[in-house]
Amino acid sequence: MKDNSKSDKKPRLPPGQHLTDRFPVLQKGGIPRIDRENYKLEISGEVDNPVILSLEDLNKIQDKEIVADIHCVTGWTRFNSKWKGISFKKLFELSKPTKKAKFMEFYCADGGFTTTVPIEAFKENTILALSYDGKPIDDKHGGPVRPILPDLYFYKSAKWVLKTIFLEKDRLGYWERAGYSNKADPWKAQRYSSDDNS
Ligand SMILES: Nc1nc2c(c(=O)[nH]1)N[C@H]1C(S)=C(S)[C@@H](COP(=O)(O)O)O[C@H]1N2
Ligand SMILES: [Mo]
Repeated sequence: MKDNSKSDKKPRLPPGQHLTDRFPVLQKGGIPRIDRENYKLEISGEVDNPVILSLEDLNKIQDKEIVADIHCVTGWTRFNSKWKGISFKKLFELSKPTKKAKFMEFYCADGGFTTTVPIEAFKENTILALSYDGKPIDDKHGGPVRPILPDLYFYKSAKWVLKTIFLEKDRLGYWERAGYSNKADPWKAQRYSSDDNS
């Protein structure tokens, strides 16, 4: 028998998670409907080149597709979700974060929802997504624009993003203020703020 615990290979399901084929819809309140015609994304804060981009502007600079496993802190995991959009590398090149920029806060359309991640979280497998499974992201899954950060619990992948703000200092987001982990690493099962020292 193979002993998985001694294998170097990472299991695909993080601790305490179960697999689902469904794509649950989850948010703090109602589902906002964003007018795609007039949508603008603002990239601001600690940047040399603050920008405001329409959906048309964003669509033109798409450069990356990812196939991601997503993990909700409530326990469900969905494998192989396909997203397309803009690499954070490209967004950084465009907006030019200053040396002071250490965090990015996502500000969303559902009544003051925010979440913040350290800029080291923007690895190769992260994008600002515009489409899911070959189609523009629909209202319930956070369209028109949401980041996808597969290495963190899914509450860090904010839906209905209106602004991305580079910050010098961390600022707790909506679920984080409610007691969820600010680190949110599924592989360490960092679900609650009390898990953040692990
Ligand atoms: N704006 C916003 N984004 C959010 C949330 C929210 O309440 N508001 N909930 C988070 C949580 S807890 C999860 S699990 C995912 C759910 O995304 P889905 O509905 O596309 O599955 O969105 C995350 N992003
Ligand atoms: Mo979640």
